[in-house]
Amino acid sequence: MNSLTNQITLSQEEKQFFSDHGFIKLKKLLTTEAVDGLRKLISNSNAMKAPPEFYSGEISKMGYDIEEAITRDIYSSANFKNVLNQLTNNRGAAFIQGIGFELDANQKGFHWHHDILSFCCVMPEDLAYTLWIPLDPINIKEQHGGLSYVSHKVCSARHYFDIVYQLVQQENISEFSKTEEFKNWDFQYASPVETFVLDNNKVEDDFEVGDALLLGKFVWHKSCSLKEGELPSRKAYVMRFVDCQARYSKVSIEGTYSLLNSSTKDLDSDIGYQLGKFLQDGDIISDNLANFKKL
Ligand SMILES: O=C(O)CCC(=O)C(=O)O
Repeated sequence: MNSLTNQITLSQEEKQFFSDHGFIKLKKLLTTEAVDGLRKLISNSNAMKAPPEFYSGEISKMGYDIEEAITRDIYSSANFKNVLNQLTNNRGAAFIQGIGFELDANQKGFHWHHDILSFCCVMPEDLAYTLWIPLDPINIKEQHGGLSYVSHKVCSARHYFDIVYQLVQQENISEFSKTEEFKNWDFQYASPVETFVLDNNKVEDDFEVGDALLLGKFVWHKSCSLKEGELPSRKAYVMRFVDCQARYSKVSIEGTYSLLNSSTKDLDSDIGYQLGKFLQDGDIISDNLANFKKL
């Protein structure tokens, strides 16, 4: 399926950059055919009618778990796997989730966050990645509508993954989670102090259609408003991956969702949650995905 992805050979410096900072822009990763296919996928998908409250962000359309042949053909293509192998010391990464976003003019999207909700099924120290694929050109000086991100060397979100993992295992967590102290703690979005540091150290790039951005799970990122202009909206498709050696954590996913007081209905489509029906803590996720997807 190489009509969907281009061959990219990364230099030693680029691989080192990704390892040091946790993000990398991948120029011309996808072909026009792939981008057209993803646009169609998003346009035909149903937006979540009532997104759970914890997905708070200003966005006009968000579709979770959107995956069809086009998605599978992209992540299974030799060129695509080769790029991920180059960036993961040949461990590779397994696809777990596809999400579509559409941002209208003047909408803000999501404030500074990390992807703990998408990756709470993974052991806190194990790696996972977000591939952000803008389906419209991003021109910072014109309409913007792209993403801002910060090197994990400057400010990493790693401690949120660690502290949530410890927190949910404390015996008296249910009492503590009812207190005002806990309710005032936002573990998904940056605090004012973090926001100050992140705003001062943000990196932003222009993207042509076909370029993509790979982010490690500890990298803070936020949407940038789409200014009024020629584009009525900006669409993006996001693919979430787990490192092929990442281990499952039932403790973490169940604990994290209980902190959000989510109902089982919110979790019906959550692959991490569904995986818990047959994975044990510590099982390698990628070994079990193929069987899961056949169910
Ligand atoms: O496309 C966007 O504006 C939001 C994407 C994002 O923040 C994410 O996938 O975590």
